Amino acid sequence: MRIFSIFSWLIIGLFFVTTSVPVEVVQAQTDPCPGGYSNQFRLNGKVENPRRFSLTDLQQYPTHSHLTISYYSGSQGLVTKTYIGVPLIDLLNDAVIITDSTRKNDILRKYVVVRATDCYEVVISLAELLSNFGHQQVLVAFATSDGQPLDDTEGMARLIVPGDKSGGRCVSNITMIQVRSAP
Ligand SMILES: Nc1nc2c(c(=O)[nH]1)N[C@H]1C(S)=C(S)[C@@H](COP(=O)(O)O)O[C@H]1N2
Ligand SMILES: [Mo]
Repeated sequence: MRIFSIFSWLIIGLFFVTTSVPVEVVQAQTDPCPGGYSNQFRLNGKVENPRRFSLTDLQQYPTHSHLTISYYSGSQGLVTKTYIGVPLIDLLNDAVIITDSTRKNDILRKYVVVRATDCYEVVISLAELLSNFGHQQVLVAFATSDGQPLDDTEGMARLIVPGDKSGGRCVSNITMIQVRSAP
């Protein structure tokens, strides 16, 4: 009897301790958009071979292009700069975009979302890149004309879109290139 009552008090005590003390779930609040330098990016989405790219991966890529672009920057006015990079279409071809062969021209439904560390995002459609459509020479640049890495503000990799008049799609600090499809 006595053992039972001590046990009961223990249960009651335990009940109060567990219910009255708020359990603080300390969650590390990681900023999803910290901005700053990107030292790698992922290529993923609707592709057969998703992968990561570091500076060395881009430097060792079999195809490199040199490209001089002039774009209008809100903060700097007209900027003219020469970049070395890997054509975006080559990265996508090697990743192998998954298409539905039962749908006419399914590749024309595809687009890539290019995201930066600051969550800045732009879209490029596959049709802009394909040689039988827009044939734009879009690059994932990793060096300037002298072979030096990009500026700290541009990150390891920057998207270069020579056909555009404004620099809005020249995404600095690329962290992800994701292939998606219109439904
Ligand atoms: N990650 C990231 N890239 C970005 C932007 C941005 O806000 N974040 N701004 C874009 C815009 S609107 C322009 S005009 C150019 C500016 O390029 P600049 O830094 O060479 O002037 O970068 C583009 N790339
Ligand atoms: Mo801009």
